[in-house]
Amino acid sequence: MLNRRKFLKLSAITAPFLASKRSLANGLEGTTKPIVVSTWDSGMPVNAAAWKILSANGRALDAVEAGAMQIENKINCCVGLGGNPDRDGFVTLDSCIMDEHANCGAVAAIERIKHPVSVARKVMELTPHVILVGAGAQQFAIENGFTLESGELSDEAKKAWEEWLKKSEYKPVINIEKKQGGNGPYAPNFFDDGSFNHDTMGLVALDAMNNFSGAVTTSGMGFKMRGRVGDSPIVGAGLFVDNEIGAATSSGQGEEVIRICGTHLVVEFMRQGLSPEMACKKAVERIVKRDHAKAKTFQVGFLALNKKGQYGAYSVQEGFEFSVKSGSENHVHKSKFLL
Ligand code: SD4
Repeated sequence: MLNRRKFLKLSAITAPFLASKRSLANGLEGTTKPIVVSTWDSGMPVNAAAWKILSANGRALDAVEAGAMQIENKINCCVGLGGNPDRDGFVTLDSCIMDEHANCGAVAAIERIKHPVSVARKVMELTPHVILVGAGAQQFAIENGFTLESGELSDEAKKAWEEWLKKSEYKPVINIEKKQGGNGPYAPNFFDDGSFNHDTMGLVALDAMNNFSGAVTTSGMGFKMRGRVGDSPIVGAGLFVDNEIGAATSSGQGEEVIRICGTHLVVEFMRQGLSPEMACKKAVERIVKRDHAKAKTFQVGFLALNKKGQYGAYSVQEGFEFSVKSGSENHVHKSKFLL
């Protein structure tokens, strides 16, 4: 039989192993940093870009910007300039960034600029404002050395838009991010039937100095009304960081996230002591409770990270995924869901 001393000794040896095994399984045990988590499986290469900075003891802010730029660089990706246009044929991008001091910057409905996340960072660092939109955001970008790109639609986006125009139906498709066009992982979401389309990259990171930052970048919902802005560039909706507590980001039907100030709510639930996953779940419940029948028609997913580097996600529907990269982990996880 084990006496108390032997038991304590044995626990001291096995506990760290068990903790790290459990943290691989659900992100709920132990303290992990640096760490970066991002939305969808397209977060894997995004995390890799962020990890280069985090693993060299760099700042979370630089890491999340580098991660977002990685996917904005992909000319065939729906997140950036290769994404689907609005209903009038213009690709308009939304992005925001937030650091450990609650500094934040955003651009909304910006056109013909390849790296909206970097413009958002410049808004944060160089202006007295938080959000610049449309023509003003583009003018600010050019004044700060960003190149004005052609504005041509990619072949796939043009095809999808022309197809969409035949019916011009504004209809959300659940988990559109996963119903990809057949060109393999990280392929753009273009469909022969031109169906409604959207995609977003949101990522939050905790660095070795114990500081959070987050960023979101998106072309927003495909075939949206001209001038429509989603949750992604709205601080407290698509992204929120509180360095004492944690950080959260979202993906899915932006209007539903804005209505409940989604990521701010998630962080507040973590402040009350909930785990990241439970905090995300409570925010999803808030959305569903408002209109249960309508909630069956759309997807929203939240993803959160707390000060211990514990992470969690929850979505309205099945299908939301998120990617995690830390010293001990490099995985895509399936989110739990409510309906
Ligand atoms: C939006 N939340 O514009 C974004 C879209 C999105 O995956 O997340 N797509 O409403």
